[in-house]
Amino acid sequence: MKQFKRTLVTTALPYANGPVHIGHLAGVYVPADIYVRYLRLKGKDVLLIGGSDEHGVPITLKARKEGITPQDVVDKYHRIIEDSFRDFGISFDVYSRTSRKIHYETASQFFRTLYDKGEFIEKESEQYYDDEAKQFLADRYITGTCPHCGKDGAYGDQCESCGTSLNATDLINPKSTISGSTPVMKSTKHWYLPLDKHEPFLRQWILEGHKEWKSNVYGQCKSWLDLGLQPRAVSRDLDWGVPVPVDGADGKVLYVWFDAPIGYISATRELTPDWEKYWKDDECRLLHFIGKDNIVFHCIVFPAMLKAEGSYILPENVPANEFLNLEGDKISTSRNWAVWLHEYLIDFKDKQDVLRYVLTANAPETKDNDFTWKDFQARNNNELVAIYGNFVNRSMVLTQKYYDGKVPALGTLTDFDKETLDSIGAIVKSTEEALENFKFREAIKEAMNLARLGNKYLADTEPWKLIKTDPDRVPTIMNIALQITANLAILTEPFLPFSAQKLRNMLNMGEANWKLCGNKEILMTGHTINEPSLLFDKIEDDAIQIQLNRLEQTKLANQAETKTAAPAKANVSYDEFSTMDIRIGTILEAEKVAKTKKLLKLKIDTGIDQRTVVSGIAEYFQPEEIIGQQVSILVNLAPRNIKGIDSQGMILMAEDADGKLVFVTPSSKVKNGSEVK
Ligand code: B3M
Ligand code: ZN
Repeated sequence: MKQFKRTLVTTALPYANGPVHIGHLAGVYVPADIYVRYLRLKGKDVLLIGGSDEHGVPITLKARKEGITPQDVVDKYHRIIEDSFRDFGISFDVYSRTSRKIHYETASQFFRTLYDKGEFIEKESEQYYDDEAKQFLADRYITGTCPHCGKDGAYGDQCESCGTSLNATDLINPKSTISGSTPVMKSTKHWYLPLDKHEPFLRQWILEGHKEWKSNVYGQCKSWLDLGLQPRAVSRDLDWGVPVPVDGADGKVLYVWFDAPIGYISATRELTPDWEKYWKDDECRLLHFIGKDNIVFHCIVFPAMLKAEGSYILPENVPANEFLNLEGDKISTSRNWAVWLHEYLIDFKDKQDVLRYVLTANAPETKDNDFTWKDFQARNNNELVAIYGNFVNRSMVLTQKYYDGKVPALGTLTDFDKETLDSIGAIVKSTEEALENFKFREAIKEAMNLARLGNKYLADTEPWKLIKTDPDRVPTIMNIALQITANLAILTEPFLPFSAQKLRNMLNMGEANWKLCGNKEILMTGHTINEPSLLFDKIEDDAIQIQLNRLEQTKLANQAETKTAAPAKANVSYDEFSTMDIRIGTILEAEKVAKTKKLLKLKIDTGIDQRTVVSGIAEYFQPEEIIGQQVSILVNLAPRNIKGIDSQGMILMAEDADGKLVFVTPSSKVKNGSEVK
């Protein structure tokens, strides 16, 4: 493997349109911080780069909604985000923002270089335009019905219901979010990065050159490449962002996904005049820590930009994570379904490491994972308190008690002592190996094994008994216990920086240095340790219940909001109503309609006859569970052919609070064919 002199670690720039939550921390910032802290402890030349992404349509929309300027929005959230990261010990060398002058310069220059080299295609195309607001409608300025799932409120760039990425022109019934009017088509000029031109290079570079990338990352790249790359617009008609630096581009800015990754470069420039050592020297290793929704931009688009520019290195690895859910549901800013970092610290003061621990132990590294408060409590109480804290406390308290806080001398070693001491090195080694491979879950588990080792060692040797029966043996035991403790204070520094620091203070041992890790004599005989205090304490049920109650409240509030009844329809006469023949029937047979997700083919006894009805309920019911179910059926609906099946009638359904369809059934059983009137 190639040896690098330096490492540059970038972390996705969060949009400054809301605070950060546990999903951000688990997916990107904690793993990146662990990795960088580890390299620093090893004395490596490494930088951790971060900043706020302050452009893009969501920010301008938020400003419009709140009646403030986009700059007000990003000023507010940049501060909150930066504070949260600092509070959780994310040890950025620089935390910048893309609204800074240095970023405008860097991004313009970058664009200009590509422009001058002829790396863009310039193209006029028809785009939606709001004639009332006199403005082109980029991305989220336009909503409509999703052509894939049929849900309203899909955005011009994506449908959030089904996740499909869209073009504004795909939307059915498009509406401007500014004026509400139906937009018109109007011609406008934009610059495109011809990704298709870079495809052969990207194929080779990723699919052949980086087979070691995590399979979720490699797999996503492969499917993008296999679909074939298209030119991508890198400018937008918008008044918030970095202006396109060419003549005749008034009212046009760089697309947020063009300027944001350049933000990594701007931030490095802001940090050091030596920034080119990290960006333009192939002895530097570039790593992007991101979430899975950003893979295509970091593995395909940004590398194509860097390659086209010509003087930059490309990422060596992109250890992207999957998503973290919260209590079984997708984290969502708009639904307030999240644990916000700044709020967490109010409820769990000084417990940054507990959250760091839980999010690492349960990180969504290879698949989506779930954060639950019960698991949070259990991991704190059963692991941090019962294993780590308990061991540290015992080894320190006993040393204070028996030896007045002085590290006692090692005597003759038993086989068990030797075995225990050797295990320290083995644990350090496997922790390192996991860290080098970006396997942070495994790494933290290994590191905790050191505390487990210590606990077991004390439990097996029982110095509190030997002090009466065999006091000469105890100094050796306590010396070994203290060496394990000191190793723990270094080994856990990347993961639990606050507690490890506290522990090093208690041990009176100075700064951590990875070279000492695995050493059997970190603390010299006679060295004096300080008074111990508890590193972790138990989290009681009521503290957890408060969090669960809060989430329950959020859920209810969301239901109330989304489930307000639809407005009443126009009146009909009784005669009009009575043209509808609605009967009670019973489902006799049910089966899935092949090659569809939503449809069931039902055979219904309507009392009049037995007939076939195709119904869109397959997502909510298994065929076998609805046999015998009484239903209401509109029997005189004109027959329709659905997927080659003649459907005669329609089953009446209602939507429950979770959006699931339920049958409209008589409150007690009635005979089939009974009329609903
Ligand atoms: N702001 C998207 C996100 O927060 C975007 C990342 C930019 S990284 C250069 O998920
Ligand atoms: Zn959709």
